[in-house]
Amino acid sequence: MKIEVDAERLAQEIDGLAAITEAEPPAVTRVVFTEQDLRARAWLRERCEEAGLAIRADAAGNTFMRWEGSRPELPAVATGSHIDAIPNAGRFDGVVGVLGGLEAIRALQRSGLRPERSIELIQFTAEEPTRFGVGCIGSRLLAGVLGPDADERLRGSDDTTLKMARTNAGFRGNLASVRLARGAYAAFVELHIEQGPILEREAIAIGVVTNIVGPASFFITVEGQGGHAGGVLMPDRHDALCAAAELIVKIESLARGSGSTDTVATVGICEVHPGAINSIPGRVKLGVDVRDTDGKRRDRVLNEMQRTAEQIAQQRQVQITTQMLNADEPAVSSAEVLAAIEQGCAEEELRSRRITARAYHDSSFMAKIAPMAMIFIPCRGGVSHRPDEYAAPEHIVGGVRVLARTLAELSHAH
Ligand code: HGY
Ligand code: MN
Ligand code: MN
Repeated sequence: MKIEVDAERLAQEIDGLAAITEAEPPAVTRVVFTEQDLRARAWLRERCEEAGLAIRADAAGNTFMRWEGSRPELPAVATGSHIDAIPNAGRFDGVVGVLGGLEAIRALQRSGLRPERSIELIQFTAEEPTRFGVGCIGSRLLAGVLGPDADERLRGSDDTTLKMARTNAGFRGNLASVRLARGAYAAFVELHIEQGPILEREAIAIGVVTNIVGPASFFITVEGQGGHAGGVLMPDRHDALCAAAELIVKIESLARGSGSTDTVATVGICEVHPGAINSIPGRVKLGVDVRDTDGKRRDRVLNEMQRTAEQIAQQRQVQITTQMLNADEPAVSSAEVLAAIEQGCAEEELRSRRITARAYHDSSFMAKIAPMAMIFIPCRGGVSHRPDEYAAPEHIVGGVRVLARTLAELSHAH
């Protein structure tokens, strides 16, 4: 099978999409259902219409671009990723899987092959947690991990509900209609940058993802007693920030002490109230992210953390409450899809290795309704979620070529 990838056009398209941003280029900010997100969606639809794909969107804004196969009645093979971006991010996270997926389809069209199973490119809504506090909203709804109650339950930092934001963006209809049954797709494959240093360090072109960590995220609120920084003597204090600081260090040591480096914990948000230099913090809000390849080991860390919070609350006479946002199981890739990817690497004579995904992805949830696996390509220094995120053109092309072969294999193209 002769695969021709138009590397120059793909590079131009990645740059073209990156220019649709709220941030000062080269940074990319494109938060779900904002004006930039909608401009980017419209831009993508145009590219897909040019490729002759049939386009539909569901009530959550997940958008499906379909290349009809010779047997359209069969479950399709899908690929895809996200185009939303956290503030001040890079241009490759998610985009490589969407525009690379489009180019893989175009390359198969150019090869003269016809897939038996239709091939669908999916652009998922809100992979990033920026606006609604939880990530992968579109793929969670597709997989039934989130239900229609998310419409009112998920509220953005600007106090709009998911329902308000999606309907204002033109995605109406009942959220319950988004859910797909298991088997809706014959397979799902996502191309993505590694967002870690291993492939570059080992000079390997392709990462074949065997599993995706299970993420948990939550807010912790510490309520103490505020007061005058001069007038309240130390024995009389109930300083919320000191209590939070004790808890932060404990969260770190629980992750370090879990018995595996696959356990990671991050306190990425720390809001101090009232936030004045001469006022004792009365309230602190922490945003915490804990991940592991082993769900049970991760949950042991969460339970130990909860016990510690209760002890600190008791000792310091403060109140500590936790609001869970999500606690998802790790995802495991399908042997059939892994084999198709590795066959594609062999045909392309590209060095590959099996690897764990330490960021979560829409694939984490697509795994609940279809056999799934991911294709990783190296990114410079393992850097991601920063404007200097970079994937070399030859690595992007290599990933697209392997994806094209994988889609051809899984869709029985001939
Ligand atoms: O946080 C993550 O793992 C993903 O990049 N949203
Ligand atoms: Mn990301
Ligand atoms: Mn991503």
